[in-house]
Amino acid sequence: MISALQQARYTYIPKLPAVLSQSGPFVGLKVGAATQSVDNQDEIKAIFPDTYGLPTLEFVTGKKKNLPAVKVGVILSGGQAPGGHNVIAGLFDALKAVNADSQLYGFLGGPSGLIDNKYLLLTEELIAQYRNTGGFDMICSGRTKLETEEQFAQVSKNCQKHGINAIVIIGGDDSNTNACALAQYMLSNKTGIQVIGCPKTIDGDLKNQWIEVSFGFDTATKVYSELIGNIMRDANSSRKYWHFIKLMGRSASHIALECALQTHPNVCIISEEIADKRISLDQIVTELCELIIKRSERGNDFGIVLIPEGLIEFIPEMNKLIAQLNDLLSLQKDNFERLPDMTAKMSFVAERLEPDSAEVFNNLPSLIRAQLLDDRDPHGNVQVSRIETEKLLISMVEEKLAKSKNKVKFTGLAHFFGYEGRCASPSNFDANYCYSLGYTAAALIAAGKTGYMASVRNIAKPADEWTAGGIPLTMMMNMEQRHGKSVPVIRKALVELGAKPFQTFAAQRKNWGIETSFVYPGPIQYFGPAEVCDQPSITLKLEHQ
Ligand code: FBP
Repeated sequence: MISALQQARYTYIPKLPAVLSQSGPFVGLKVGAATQSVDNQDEIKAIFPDTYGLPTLEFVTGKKKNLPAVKVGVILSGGQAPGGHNVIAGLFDALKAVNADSQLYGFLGGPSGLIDNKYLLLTEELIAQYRNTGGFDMICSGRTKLETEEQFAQVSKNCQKHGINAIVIIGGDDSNTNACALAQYMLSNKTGIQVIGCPKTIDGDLKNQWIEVSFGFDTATKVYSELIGNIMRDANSSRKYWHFIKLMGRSASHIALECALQTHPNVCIISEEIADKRISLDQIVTELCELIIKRSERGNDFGIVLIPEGLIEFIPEMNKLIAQLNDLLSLQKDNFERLPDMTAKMSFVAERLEPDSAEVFNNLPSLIRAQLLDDRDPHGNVQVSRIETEKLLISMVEEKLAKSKNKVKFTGLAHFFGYEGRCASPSNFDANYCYSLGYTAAALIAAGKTGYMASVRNIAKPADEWTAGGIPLTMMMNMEQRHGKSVPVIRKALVELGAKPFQTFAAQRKNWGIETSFVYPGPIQYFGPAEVCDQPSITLKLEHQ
């Protein structure tokens, strides 16, 4: 059974940049200047000798040619993001336009499908069921890391078995870092297999001058803003709760910032500012209490606080504590795991931490101490995204207010919005952007390119003014420390405190704190006037002003 909305969305025809709608995938190429990586040029060049320094590419109107059929493999990698199906639909349509005999293999469950040769041959009938829908369920996703020579060799063998000429990796910064290594492997082993990346992640942290936004950010932030707006209206109606809302975004605070710009909460914590100004957990709690008291004096015992998921790692003393816990628990793994219960584990850790970190640890509510010790990732590290910062802040605020001479009514309610937005039906913006990215990836393949990410730009404007092209994956790279080793990675974009989106928020937040200036954005609209349905995120608009 299909919902009425989904049925109607099947008929939506995504918009393409004019150059692609006029030329299809038979575009001409404007070749830019040779490029450099964002940092550590010599090291990056040595690691990627064949893909380093490639020029940027921009498509210009071209003529239909007779091109041979191609076989392409595609994977969805990492966390879900609205619009993934449209990238595949755009890729499929463009490959069929190149040559009706072209084939698209969807490898299942992310990178592991490519390694284990688990796939579906994608047909028009199948794609038709997923056009303009959310989710990644057409071929599913996964987080297996595609990074070793053995894996690359296996991928190459599988592709050769099918006669696949090109692979499209739809993923975030890590997956595209791996796409770059795979492209280098395919070139140095002369396999003739091209590798193209597409920028995906709701977190919005895969962006730069050439990648103006990663897909999914627009829809996810619109869904969260709708939910925040609904809670705001409830808070403003009952006037008795402070809602502490944590928002997904593993590391950067782009999602929280965009939602703040859309809804005007009383507080929005930006992790990058906390790290930059070295603000302690106690200071954060003190400032929250001051605002709660001020609003209470005006009779407003309610409010909304937005918290980015990655906050905990940006608070200086928590960052230090987490680093020490990671070291300690990997060194003492066996002894720690033999301990009978959580109380024994907490004492074991507290006795071995440096004194200042031990004090921070001991002062945390026991729920949070247990979360710090409980779930570990495959490397044995603390799973910071599982820590319930929203509950931590509520309990610390309660404690501080109880000690304060100002007696205020405070009831905190905790929420976490993340999975609610990752598979939403893509907004018109994401439906168009994703389809265009898929189409662009096919045009890059038709042009014989490898080691590139599809780049669709000028996207704060209407779709027909967008441009399309490719950016070398090596251009976004630098060297970073990962698990004690210096490795090449695509640089993550954090919130820039000097840039327009943060500055716009910072100029208004004091007023939003004391007054009640809530905005209720309502649900995403798919049909109706462009000013309601086709608007990009506020962040994107401000970045392009
Ligand atoms: P990607 O970077 O792979 O797009 O994933 C982002 C994200 O949604 C984060 O915001 C969140 O912290 C994480 O995935 C959750 O991961 P999981 O899907 O494994 O629960």
